[in-house]
Amino acid sequence: YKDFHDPEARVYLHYGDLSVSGQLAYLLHDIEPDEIYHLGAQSHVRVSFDMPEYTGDITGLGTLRLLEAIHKTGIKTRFYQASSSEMFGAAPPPQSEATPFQPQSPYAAAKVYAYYIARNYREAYKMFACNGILFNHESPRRGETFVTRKITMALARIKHGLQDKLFLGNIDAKRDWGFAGDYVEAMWLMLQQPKADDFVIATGETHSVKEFLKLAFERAELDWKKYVAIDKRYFRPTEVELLLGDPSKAKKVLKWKPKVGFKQLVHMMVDADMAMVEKEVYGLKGKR
Ligand code: F7E
Repeated sequence: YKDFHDPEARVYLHYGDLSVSGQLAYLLHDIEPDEIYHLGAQSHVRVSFDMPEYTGDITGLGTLRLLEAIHKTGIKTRFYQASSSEMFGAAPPPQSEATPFQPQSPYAAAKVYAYYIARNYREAYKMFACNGILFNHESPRRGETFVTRKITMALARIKHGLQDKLFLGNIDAKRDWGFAGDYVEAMWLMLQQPKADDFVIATGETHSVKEFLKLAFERAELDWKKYVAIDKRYFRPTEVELLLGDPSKAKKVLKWKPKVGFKQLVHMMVDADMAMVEKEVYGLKGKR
């Protein structure tokens, strides 16, 4: 982000709130965006059990408010809806565009609503609206309360003597983890197609939290079993045990495929957090 006085500034921030319909319409009217990537949500699955109504309002109804603002202002735009693999929930793998949803959390239920309302606006008003059903996508920029970043941050702190334990929930859960950078490319590709459609974006590989832990700690030459403890607080009332996506349609139609593999992703995240904590500990000059 650069100050808007800077002649090279290309990113502009506007205030908005997914709970305030009128203001969304004013924003769209002023900006007239060519493309809208709707990623706004209360996006934490565990938190959605503590704040189900807020999650339904922002993650579910927030999408409706944005679609209705596009419809009522009549602007010509392309709309991307951040749908989620959590919508598949308890459905047996591999999960594709044809797999029926079995949501297991207030977050997933709200995303199912958002998915169908985006499809409805596409059909009812001929809106160019796509659902990208993205499986977990991670990077060094991942929020620290999601399990991958929670692990890599804790690991870097443990390595530098700033922390001695890492408390986790269900480490047997399996996810299809990809690199966020690759997935953003898929989102963009969807909006460049001649026709709006829905796509699963995944790697087609699944790994447990335990496998992530093992690879991450090995990278730092530590044994994860010495540092990890289980805390029931991080379990979910209903858990999604196994996600494994089938990205065949995206490969065929969008000509998309992931470039970063699981091991590379884990190493990228560990290395980034190691470098960050090192900088904090030893100052900007690097390691003493
Ligand atoms: O959990 C288990 C947890 O919170 C992954 C969001 O971006 O991806 C994300 O949802 C797994 C689960 O991501 C801890 O029970 C164990 O089985 O990193 P997560 P998520 O719930 O899969 C989807 C695609 C989205 O759409 C969401 O917005 O790891 N797990 N121990 C833990 N998870 C957390 N957060 N913290 C733990 O201590």
